[in-house]
Amino acid sequence: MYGFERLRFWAALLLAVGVAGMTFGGWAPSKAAADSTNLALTATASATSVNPSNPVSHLNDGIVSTSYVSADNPSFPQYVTLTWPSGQKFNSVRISGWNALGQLPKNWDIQVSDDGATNWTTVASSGDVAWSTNDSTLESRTLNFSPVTNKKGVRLKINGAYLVWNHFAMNEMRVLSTVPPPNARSTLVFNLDQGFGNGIVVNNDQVALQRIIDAVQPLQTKYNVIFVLNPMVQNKTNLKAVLDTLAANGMSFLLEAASSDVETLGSCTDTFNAPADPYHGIAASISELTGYKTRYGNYFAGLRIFEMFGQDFTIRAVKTTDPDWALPCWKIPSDSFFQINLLAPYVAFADQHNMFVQWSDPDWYRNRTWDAPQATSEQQLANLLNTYPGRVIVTYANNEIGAPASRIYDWANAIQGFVDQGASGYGLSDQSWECGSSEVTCPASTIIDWARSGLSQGASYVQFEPIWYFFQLPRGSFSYDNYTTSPDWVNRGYATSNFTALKNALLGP
Ligand SMILES: [Ca+2]
Repeated sequence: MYGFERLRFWAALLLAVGVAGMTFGGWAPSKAAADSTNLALTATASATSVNPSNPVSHLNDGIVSTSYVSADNPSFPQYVTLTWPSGQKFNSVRISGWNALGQLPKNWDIQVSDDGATNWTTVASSGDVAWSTNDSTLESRTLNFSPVTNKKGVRLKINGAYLVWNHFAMNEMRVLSTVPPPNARSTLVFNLDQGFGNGIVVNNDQVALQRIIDAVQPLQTKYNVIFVLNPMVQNKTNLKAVLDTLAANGMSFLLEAASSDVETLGSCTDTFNAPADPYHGIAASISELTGYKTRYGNYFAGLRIFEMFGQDFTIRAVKTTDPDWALPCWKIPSDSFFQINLLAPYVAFADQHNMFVQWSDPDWYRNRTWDAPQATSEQQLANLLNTYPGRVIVTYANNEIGAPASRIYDWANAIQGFVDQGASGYGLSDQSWECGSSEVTCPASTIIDWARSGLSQGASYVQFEPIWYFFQLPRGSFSYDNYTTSPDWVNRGYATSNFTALKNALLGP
């Protein structure tokens, strides 16, 4: 299957170039929250097919338990329309309901109209939706599109529906403006060190570190800038030296709590890394993180939980159909790699210390509906978000090699729904890993396009990696290497042309 082929390719790539995977970044506590006001609540609803005992007003009453139901045996298309007396601005329409495989629409278009009556224009289409359940589970689907303004009407053109009981139904339809206000300050995150054997941390490369800090400073005129690091390095003295320099320069940082990189980079027994639990991707213990919080205060701004879904899929494949996917030294757990109960304490830690958690992954059920365990894992994430509302930002990692080009416009749909579950926002991990041929030669224009995609689709932050794409540093290595003594690296840490292009694009008009 496609996903298996993709992961096989990843594994081959990683072995070929000697790097450890795909990692991704964060968000700042001061982020501007997206405006998620549900405009549907002030609209008037109408429909071309109605069961009078379940009126269309139930569609936008804000009450999940009330539903709109069509008449029996409807022909298609049918239309469900919301109108306002004055023009509205929005960029997102979400429908939700239960018994999804029994009665939710299967295929619909979002259409908008200036006057709410004529000249309807299609702005988004669902394609055929494969819902997951036919029970009391509430499922939802969001369609995002470029913001429209001064529209007095929006409607669903329903092209088909699941008609197990001869009618279709929906519990809620929401119309949202998720575009941040023009003065919102987004956060940019640079992944400083994922735990490589030739990384800045293991070599305590203060020269490159200071040059990188100096290079990102201009971005702070318009953005919050944060670094992310993996704390699983054995030499904690070096780690603290790097964190001390960041704090001394007024730079905030995230530390990786759990990551696929822990499995990939931290599993050999004779290496420079010492994860807390490589079998489950845990980078550092809560007590270790508590020590950093005491030492660095607000500079230690948050935690990252990265690619646990993607790695869980890979581990499941290794255990079943594809044992050859395992990289050398991987610690394959006898139980599940992904366990929400192992990750929940880190969200609790962040909650206790008023920090944020970035939860990032390339693998989302929207794009892999054939993977049932993924749906279960995402439900567990949703429950965790409900337990700690406003604490976690969910991010999409665009390191899915071979993903369709349309993903650049569609990615937010895979994760935006988590905001309803309690996520504080959503964001993008902008990665040159997505260029399957080489992350080094990935065109800067590709990375810039993705960054703009993120910022224009309401991402409160965008994170960038790998570090050597943007700054003069050796490509990540599984083996220890002190490049700092090599004459080849006297210019280490200075910006590459990729960084300059990105900086100019982000600071431009
Ligand atoms: Ca309702």
